[in-house]
Amino acid sequence: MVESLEPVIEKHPEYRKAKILERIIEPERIILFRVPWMDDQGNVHVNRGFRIEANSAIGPHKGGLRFHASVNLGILKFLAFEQVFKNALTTLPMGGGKGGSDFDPKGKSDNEVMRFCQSFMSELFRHIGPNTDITAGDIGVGGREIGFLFGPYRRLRDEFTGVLTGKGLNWGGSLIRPEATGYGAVYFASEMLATRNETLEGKTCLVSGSGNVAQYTIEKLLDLGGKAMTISDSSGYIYDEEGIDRKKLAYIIELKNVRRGRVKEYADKFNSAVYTAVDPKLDYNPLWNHKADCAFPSATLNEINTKDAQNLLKNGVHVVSEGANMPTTPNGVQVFLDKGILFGPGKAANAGGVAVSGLEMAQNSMRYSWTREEVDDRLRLIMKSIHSACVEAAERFNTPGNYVNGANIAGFLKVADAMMDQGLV
Ligand code: NDP
Ligand code: 2IT
Repeated sequence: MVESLEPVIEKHPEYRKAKILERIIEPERIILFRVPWMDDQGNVHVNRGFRIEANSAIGPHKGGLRFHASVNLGILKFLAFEQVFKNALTTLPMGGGKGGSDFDPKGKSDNEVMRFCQSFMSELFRHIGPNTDITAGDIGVGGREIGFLFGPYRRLRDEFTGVLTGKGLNWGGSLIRPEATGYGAVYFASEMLATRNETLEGKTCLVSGSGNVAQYTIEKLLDLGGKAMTISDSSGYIYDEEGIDRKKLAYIIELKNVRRGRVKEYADKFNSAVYTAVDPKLDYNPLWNHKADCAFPSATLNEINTKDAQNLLKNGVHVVSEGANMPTTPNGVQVFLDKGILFGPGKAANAGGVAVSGLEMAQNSMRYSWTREEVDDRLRLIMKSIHSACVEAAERFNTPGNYVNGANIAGFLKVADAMMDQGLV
């Protein structure tokens, strides 16, 4: 990130004098707390809760909560930092933040998840608010968890406000929020392809993950004539040579969101599919080693390493749109940039999720709700404008076609200028 900002700092000595970079990498506030809870057998557990309030120069802190065993302060600080620039790109007035816990909801009962969320919010509620810090979902935090978090917030604060986004439709949620990240990543890929007079029609696509982002990436690919061939979870992946159609997608959504099962079951249900379990001895991910045109990494951090990036190129992939946050390692990104393929980094390509969170906040403030079409149209326009902001910034700083530099620079300039305007705080 800092490397791509060097030419910007060269051009703006006032940023250096005001130590904008040094200030921007330091979060405004870090909240760290104990989360004790009781399982169904009466055993007591203690997890750690976090909220990183990274920057609020352009709006209240905004960003998701992640519940996963791998969560630690370092990962969340880095995700909160990324969120600042992603949110700036959306065109909406949102600062950046991220939080979560090392609690793992996998295999827990609904009651256990509820008790954990109640305990988590019984501390977090005093630090957040609709004009201070607005939380949302991420890995391990979906509609169920948002409900279990909103309930105690409403009770403890005795107020009904849009302090969480991704809420249920009949209690303040926005249409298209569940779909937004996946749809946005596909819209971003379409915009990149349009620069080469291509579309997604007939393109074969590798998708990783099987959660919120993966599901709606597959749905939008179907709408636009693309063909998704893969899904995965942390145990293994599915390759379906016939592609995932709407019936199979409905099966995946029921499997993951209702039964909370594993992708392995997909291969038992559909003959055209092959399941491959994760092999920890491999130094590459076999999901990325199939012939395809496009890749939509939609699971997690560092899921495409240098070898995976090389395999993708070897197999014909020339479009990568990151639905996940930082799924490609820095060396993997360099492989794509050296080859000059269409590479959409997460902070631009997956910004549709937080953008529609911003639209949910706007609807909550107005005590009003927009139709599906209205929200989807705004999402499409926002993704288009993020794409052109990246293209324009990359060209202005002499790296045309480099969406990594474009996204970093465009996001940074907006926040840096706001910080300059507001003096030393
Ligand atoms: P979900 O929890 O709904 O799904 C996560 C998926 O990724 C699951 O299939 C999960 O499998 C898999 N996964 C998680 N960790 C690992 C791992 N270590 N190795 C392999 N697979 C793993 O999360 P989302 O779909 O919401 O999030 C996916 C990605 O998108 C994340 O990087 C998130 O930060 C990013 N993102 C999400 C947004 C949103 O609006 N939800 C917005 C922008 C980005 P398993 O069930 O086995 O854990
Ligand atoms: O990484 C992300 O942008 C998210 N998890 C969504 C954040 C949000 O506030 O909707």
